[in-house]
Amino acid sequence: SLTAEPQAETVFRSTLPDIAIPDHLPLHDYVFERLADRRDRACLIDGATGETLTFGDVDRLSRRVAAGLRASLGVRPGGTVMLLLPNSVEFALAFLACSRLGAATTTANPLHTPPEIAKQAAASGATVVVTEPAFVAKVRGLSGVAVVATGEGAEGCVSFSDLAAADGSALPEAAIDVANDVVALPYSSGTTGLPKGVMLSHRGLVTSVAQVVDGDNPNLHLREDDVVLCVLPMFHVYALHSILLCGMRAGAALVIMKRFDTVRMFELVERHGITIVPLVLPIAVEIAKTDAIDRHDLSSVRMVISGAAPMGKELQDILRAKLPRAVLGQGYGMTEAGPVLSMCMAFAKEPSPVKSGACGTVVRNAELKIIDPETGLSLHRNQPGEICIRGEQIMKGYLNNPEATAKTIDAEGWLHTGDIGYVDDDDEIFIVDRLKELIKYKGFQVAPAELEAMLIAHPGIADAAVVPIKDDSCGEIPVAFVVRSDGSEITEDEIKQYVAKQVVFYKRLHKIFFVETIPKAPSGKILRKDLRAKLAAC
Ligand code: 4UW
Repeated sequence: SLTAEPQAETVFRSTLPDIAIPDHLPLHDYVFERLADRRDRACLIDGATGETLTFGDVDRLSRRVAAGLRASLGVRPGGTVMLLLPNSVEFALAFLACSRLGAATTTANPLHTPPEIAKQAAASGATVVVTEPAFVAKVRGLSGVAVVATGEGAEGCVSFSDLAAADGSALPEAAIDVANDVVALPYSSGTTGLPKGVMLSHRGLVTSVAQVVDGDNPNLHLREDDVVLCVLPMFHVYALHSILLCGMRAGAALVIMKRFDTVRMFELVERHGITIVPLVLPIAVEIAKTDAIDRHDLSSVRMVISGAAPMGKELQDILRAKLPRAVLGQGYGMTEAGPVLSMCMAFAKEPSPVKSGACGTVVRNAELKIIDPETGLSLHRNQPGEICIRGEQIMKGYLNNPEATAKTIDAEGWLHTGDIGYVDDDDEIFIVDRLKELIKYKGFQVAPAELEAMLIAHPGIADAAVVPIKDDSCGEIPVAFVVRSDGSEITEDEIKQYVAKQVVFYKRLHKIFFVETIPKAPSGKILRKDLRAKLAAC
């Protein structure tokens, strides 16, 4: 016959059995499902003040904030609210309030510059921004956007405490279509181009949380008596999902830290008996470096979770020696994947052994495959290729961008991550490279396309390419290759300043290499691999 036999695909699954996952509950109802049993238990603890909200408080206050957002600011099902907040109780309350209203929350780093914020506010269609007085000046100029400020004394803003004083019992039940309504709209550049709105539905996030913390033998075993450190930013999907939502679903208490500080973190661990410490590479590096650890009793910590960027075996071994009572492991996430693809099996209720450097085993109720990036054919164990994932948890797509969606999720429903990795004989996943252009600085996304567009807009620059170089404490740092335009004498410092003025700190360029041309494929695509190889050689 002329038609080839369809190739049998190698599909990897969790070593845990699938579980029943609620497919009818909106996200807030899902995380509060066991509210009746835990009304009086601590839910959110403000690390700075020690002030504690119980699950009952968080339920009640989030209803009030929802009623306030609806009555005073007209937030309705299908609407979008932007949170421009550091870690805070208000972040959690506003997020849950929007879920109750059937509205989406788009989150951004409050340290973003006004143009970065304006772009996301406009693209996401946000009609309300919730922020702190310190950042109000950044959003004053946004047209058609009402500003809510926490704390005291922000003129011309709706006060968050007024919203939280609204009558929560008057809140009408929103009719939520759990499969289609977007509850979270984080921004990510994905495998290519500029940051895009990632549509995560109620069902998508419920599925992703359930895959991690539900079942008789949860992959990430969080208990009601756990105390989870929340120092990673809630505006990034790692903390939003794996700390806030997973913690609440499991009934654990969260200790909220606004700003990272090593000694302060150790003090909070001692004071609150923190048991779970989710972190990213730069925090791991700090813990590994500091002697202060010897002056604190961190024996309450039973689990240290790392994710969002690779963590080497050496660093893992140092951490393990410093925190001998804790199980150490990694999760692997990507905003578009909903976000968790894999989780360390040593975190399970009935754990299995894991290897240093592995970033977990694919979550349950999902399929993972590794494909040859050239041919698209699926590969076997121990063969590195592009990691793809399929399941109810992945994003619905990019907001208003069907082309980018189609390039990321194929016709069979596989999400292509742009990460290169393999699955070993014990079903553990190892990430070895990145196919996509994304740069990760301290776990934060830097989209080369955004910086390249900015560089090329400068009259002194004819062409540019931005690539990462490896760094022990930041993971990767962005550097640029620049072609000066005719007659231009622009300097490295001028270029660095020009960019630094327009972007949040982690997108700043650390080095400029002046070159004659940028290597490109006939299609015009920058040959980033060549540039990275050039850097590795010098
Ligand atoms: N090792 C190597 C890793 C790893 C990694 C991610 O900013 P995004 O879109 O998303 C994230 C989400 C991380 C995350 C979420 C929930 C969770 O539980 C957890 O583990 C505890 C982590 O980072 O960036 C996605 C990209 O970041 C890289 C990889 O390239 C991925 O496509 N990345 N985790 N463990 N690389």
